[in-house]
Amino acid sequence: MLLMKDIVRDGHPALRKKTEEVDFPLAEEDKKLLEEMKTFLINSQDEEIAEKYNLRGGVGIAAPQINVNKQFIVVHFEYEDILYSYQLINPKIISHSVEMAYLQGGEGCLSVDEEIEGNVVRYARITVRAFDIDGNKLKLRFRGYPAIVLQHEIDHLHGIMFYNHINKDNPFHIPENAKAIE
Ligand code: LHY
Ligand code: NI
Repeated sequence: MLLMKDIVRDGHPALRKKTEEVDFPLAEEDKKLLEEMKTFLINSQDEEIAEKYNLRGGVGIAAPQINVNKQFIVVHFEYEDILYSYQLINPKIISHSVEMAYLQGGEGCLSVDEEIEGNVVRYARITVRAFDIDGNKLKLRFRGYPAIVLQHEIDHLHGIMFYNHINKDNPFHIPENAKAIE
């Protein structure tokens, strides 16, 4: 099973590389990896398991974080009574709102051990094209918190960290077209 020691931390070159698209059908090894990523998130949200293995709670993870140079992301969380559980291959934002949004409490990252404060300004709404494990083409729309999480994970596939979206001169600057979430 995946543990915190398997997650590379900020400064590791895997987090700054551009990832490779993956062809279908997926290798068994890749399917296994996607299952392990999902299991990690589920375990990290289970109080007992998380304590036993010292897992930091997570809602999303991207392949570069476990030093795999492939376009895989997995998210697993509930928001407003809807379960967002996706294993996405080659995800791509194909359109987005003009309106921007940021999480009121800022963002963290499983690969960043310290807290970095500031508004992480992202698109308020996105449309994502991706493939599922079986190679089915998906077109998904996200808004609010789920849109933020998806953008955070897709960024990892392009070597972008959450703090790259924080205004350097004024971390808590709020652009006029941006709204707070929560
Ligand atoms: N996981 C973060 C997590 O806590 C993702 C995240 C996204 C945190 C948005 C906060 C806001 O699950 C990762 O860092 N994955 O890359
Ligand atoms: Ni992250």
